[in-house]
Amino acid sequence: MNRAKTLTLTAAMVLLTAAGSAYAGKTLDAIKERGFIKCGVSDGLPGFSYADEKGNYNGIDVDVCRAVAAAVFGDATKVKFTPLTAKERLTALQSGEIDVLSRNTTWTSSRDSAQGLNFTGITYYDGQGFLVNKKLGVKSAKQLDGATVCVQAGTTTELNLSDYFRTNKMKLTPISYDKSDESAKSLEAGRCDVLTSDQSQLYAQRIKLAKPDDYVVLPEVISKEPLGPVVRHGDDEWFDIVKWALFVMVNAEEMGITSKNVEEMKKSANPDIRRLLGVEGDKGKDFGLNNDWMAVVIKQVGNYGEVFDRNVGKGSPLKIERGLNALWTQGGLQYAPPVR
Ligand SMILES: N[C@@H](CCC(=O)N[C@@H](CS)C(=O)NCC(=O)O)C(=O)O
Repeated sequence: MNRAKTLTLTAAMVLLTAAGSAYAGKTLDAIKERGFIKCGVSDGLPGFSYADEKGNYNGIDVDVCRAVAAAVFGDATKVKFTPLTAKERLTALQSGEIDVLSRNTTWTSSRDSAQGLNFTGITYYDGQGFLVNKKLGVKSAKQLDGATVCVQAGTTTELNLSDYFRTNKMKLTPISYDKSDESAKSLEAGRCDVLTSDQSQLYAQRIKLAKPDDYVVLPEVISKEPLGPVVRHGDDEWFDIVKWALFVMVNAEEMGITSKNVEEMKKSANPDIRRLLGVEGDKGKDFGLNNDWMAVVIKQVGNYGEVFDRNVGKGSPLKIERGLNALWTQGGLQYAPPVR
């Protein structure tokens, strides 16, 4: 039996047992015994999850898993990354091959219900866009009637693409690929006129092209793509930990706590800061973790702003603006519930 079929079968079995809570509370125990977290990431998307020549992974999605490892083990390096295609990713999580999926995955109603999964938060507010060869002379997505469009299989992108063309009464010829590198090569070779994916990824894919300046991202954003980490149904304790690893980073940015000043901040008189850093209260016990786990996440991985900037923002080659991903206090949508 091939890997995909085995995964589908195991996933179906897990979904059945998850309904009976066979997994409740067990994920953390299994992880502690194993000594590392198994994190599913993308196949290679600069800024989100990308392995260098030495096999070291970098990116926002990667850092989310490092934060969870820092929370659980006090050591952000205790994580093993599994690159997954869009088609493989949900099955890999459902079957238990990975503990958490952090792979530019859009939070949708079906994934969050019938697929047996729980989204733990939103690491990046995205939306779908189009990348076209400038020589096509197209200025708007509404001019794409009759276009051949490269798209990744097993994604919301595929579904939105056909909805958009149908709504605008345009003829579409999609070509779907399993890997983003294949769609990018196809665009360069002129097999498709347009490449569509989440906007952030269009910028990431464009810098991988031989002549990035020959291509332009069209202004239309045709969907909402809230990307976030995902866990299986049936283990609330693990769900809470993954959820709060991200919330801690967002709260830290709001409070001005960074990887550099975290030790200094422990002396702060502000009770919110003291609670978050584990100087007061017992927020460790609440999660079955060490009392300083939130401080360790910030020290080893950084606050949300630091993670954003170094991977996709001003400190990275992508130079993506914070936009919707700015904190709510700065006009954006990033907002975390309070630690209390
Ligand atoms: N956010 C969308 C699309 C996710 C997706 O897989 N996009 C492709 C297009 S760039 C990708 O990330 N590919 C990365 C890869 O192949 O490694 C979803 O959840 O379905």
